[in-house]
Amino acid sequence: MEGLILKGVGGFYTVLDERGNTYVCRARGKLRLDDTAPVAGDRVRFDRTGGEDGSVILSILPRRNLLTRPAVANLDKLIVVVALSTPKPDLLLVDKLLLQCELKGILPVIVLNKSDEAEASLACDIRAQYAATGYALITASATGGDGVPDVRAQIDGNTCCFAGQSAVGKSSLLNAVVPDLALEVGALSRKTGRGRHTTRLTQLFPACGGAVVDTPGFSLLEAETIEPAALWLHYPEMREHGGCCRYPECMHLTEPGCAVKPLVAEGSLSVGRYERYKILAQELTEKRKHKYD
Ligand SMILES: Nc1nc2c(ncn2[C@@H]2O[C@H](COP(=O)(O)OP(=O)(O)O)[C@@H](O)[C@H]2O)c(=O)[nH]1
Ligand SMILES: [Mg+2]
Ligand SMILES: [Zn+2]
Repeated sequence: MEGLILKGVGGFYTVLDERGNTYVCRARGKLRLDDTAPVAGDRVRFDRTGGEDGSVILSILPRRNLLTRPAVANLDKLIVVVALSTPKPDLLLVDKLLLQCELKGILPVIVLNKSDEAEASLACDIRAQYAATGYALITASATGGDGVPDVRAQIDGNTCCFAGQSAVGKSSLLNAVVPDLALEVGALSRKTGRGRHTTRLTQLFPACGGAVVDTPGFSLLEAETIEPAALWLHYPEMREHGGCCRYPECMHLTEPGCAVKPLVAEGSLSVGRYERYKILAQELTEKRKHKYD
């Protein structure tokens, strides 16, 4: 039989079959020994002929993509949530998440949450920064209901993982989008101004013909080593124009004859997004240096 892993706890995996039945399975010994331990989101072949607690995952079907922290496979979309009030938006983190999406073949959707508490100008500013990327962008309020149907429409048959800073409202949005989900929502800690980490287990919840995953946070680009020279290729708005630079190896930093920089200067590409691109390019260059120390 084939199924979808919803979660794994202590070597026991909950597998959903096509008819909506769930089975608790162990992984076959061979799978446990390789580094190919099953994760939430994996499509698997399993055998439930072993009786009561004898269901066994035999093999993992090829993965479309795999994130390691959180451990989840086969994502269609990453819902990148930002708060328009508190915590203050960290757009460098947003750009890193978008980069992760580009690398893994996951479609990003940016959700500007807490619109009920927002200054209108902040939403406009962030929208303007990402307009040229072509990524979907939704303004929403998990508590007020604004934009919730638009978030729901993004799920529609897709496997979607919610990511972003602690306390931006990921769990609240999921609760608003998926009736009866009842995920735990954390209040902002008065001490740190950050949310409590209330989401631990990586679990897929079937919803809107697809599935959703909540996360407490995200580790970024841990194993990935991007060539600094190739970073810009993961920016859709630069990809569109970078072919017109004088030098094919142009990184759009200080090279003469660059076709991208004038677009930033004249305002057709976002200054903020470009400045953060430079920070990321710098970080990657530093990392590379240390690799050969
Ligand atoms: N005003 C307002 N508060 C929200 C909204 N969404 C979430 N919150 C609050 O923000 C805090 C953190 O929410 P939570 O869903 O736990 O954030 P998470 O850490 O990203 O999952 C809680 O106190 C929520 O009630 C919203 O749209 N508007
Ligand atoms: Mg949460
Ligand atoms: Zn250039």
